[in-house]
Amino acid sequence: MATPLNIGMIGYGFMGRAHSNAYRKVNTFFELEHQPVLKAACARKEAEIKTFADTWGYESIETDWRKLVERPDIDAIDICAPNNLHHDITLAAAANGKMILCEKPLAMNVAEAEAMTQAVEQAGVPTMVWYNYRRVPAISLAKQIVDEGRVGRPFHYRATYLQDWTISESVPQGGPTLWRLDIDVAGSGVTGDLLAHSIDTAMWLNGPITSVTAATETFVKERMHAETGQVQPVGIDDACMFLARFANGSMGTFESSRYARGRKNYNTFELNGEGGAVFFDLEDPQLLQFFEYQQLQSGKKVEDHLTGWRSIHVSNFEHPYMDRYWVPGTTIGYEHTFINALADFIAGVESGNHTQPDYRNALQTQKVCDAVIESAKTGQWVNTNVEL
Ligand code: SOE
Repeated sequence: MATPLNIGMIGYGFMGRAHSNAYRKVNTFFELEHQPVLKAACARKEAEIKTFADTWGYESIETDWRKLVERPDIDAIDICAPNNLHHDITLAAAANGKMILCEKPLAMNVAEAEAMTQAVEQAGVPTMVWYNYRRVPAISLAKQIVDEGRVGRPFHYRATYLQDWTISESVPQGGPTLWRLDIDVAGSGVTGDLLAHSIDTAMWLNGPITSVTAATETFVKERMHAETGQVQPVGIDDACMFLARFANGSMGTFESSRYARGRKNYNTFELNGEGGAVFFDLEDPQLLQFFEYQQLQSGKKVEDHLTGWRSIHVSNFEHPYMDRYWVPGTTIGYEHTFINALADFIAGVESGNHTQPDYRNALQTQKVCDAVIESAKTGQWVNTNVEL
C-alpha cells in the first residue's frame, strides 16, 4: 500500500494546473512508495478555488493560506501563488514542519531568498523549486553529455528566452492573470520570470556565474492596473540582455524579451567547448543537437568530411526519463517535465538524497537575477556572490 503524501496547493493559475496534473499522474509512470493525495487547494477567491478544486479533484478548499499551512492533515505545501507571497508562505510552512515545493523564481529578491533558505534549513524540511526545464529529457541528456566530459573545456554559453505576449499596450498589469507585469507582485519582469529559467539551466550545465553586466528596457511605460483601473507606471523589465562570466573561465550571453514578435516560448541554449557542443531549442523539445570533435586517429582529434552536428531524437529507453513513458520514437511534452520533477522530489524524500534545485540552489539563481537588475541600473559589472 502506498504511503499518502498529502498536498496543500496554494494558487490555481497556469502553474497550479501544471503541478496538479503532475500529482495526479506521477504514480502511473514512476514506482514510488508515496502517492500524492490532493487534500486541499487554497486561494482568496472562493468561487474560483472551488471550481479549480472540483476540476482537479482536491478534497477540500481553504481561502486563507495561513489556515492551510497549519492543517495537520497536510504534508507538503505547493506554492503557486504570486512571487510576493513566496516568502511569508515559506516561513509559515517551514515553521509548521511542512515539505515545500515552490514555483520559480524563489523570491522577490536575495534578502527574501536568504531568509527563506535559512528557515527551511533550520526546520529541516525537504524543498524543491520548480525549475522544470531541467527535466526536459533533452536538457537532462545535455547535462549527461557535459558530465561525461564530451564538451570538454567550455568557452561559450549562449541562452535566449523569448516571448511576445505583452507587446500590445492594451494588456493591463496586475490581477490574477497578469501579476507578472506588476513590479510589486513579481519583483522583476523577464529577469525573474524567464531568465531565471535560463540561469538555472546554465549553472546546472556550466557551473556558477560569477559576474554579470546587463541592460534592460521597458518598452511600454504605463499600463492600466487591473485592480485599481488606474493607468500606472510599469516597473518591470520588458527585455533584458546580459553578459556573464562563469567560474570555469567561460563567457556567456543571455537575452530575454516578451516583445520578440513570433516567439511564444523560445527557450534555447548552446554550450561550445573544446571537445564538442550542445544546442537545445524548446520549440523542438524532443531534439538535442550535439557536435562531437572526438574522432580519434592515431590518438589525435581530427575533423573529416563526416564531422558535423547530429540531431538526437531523445526518445530511446536509454535517454533520461524516457524508459518511463512510451516506446522509442514517441515523444512526451511540457506537462511531463513537471511529472519528472515531482518524481525526483518524491524519490529524494524516500532515499534521503534530496533532489535539486532545492531552496539553497535556487538562492544562487536569485543572486544572479539580483546582480543582473543591479547592473542594469548602474551600468557596471556586478559580482553575483554565488556559492562556488
Ligand atoms: C511566462 O509567460 C511563463 O508562464 C513563465 O512564468 C513560466 O515559468 C515559463 O515556463 C513559461 O512562461
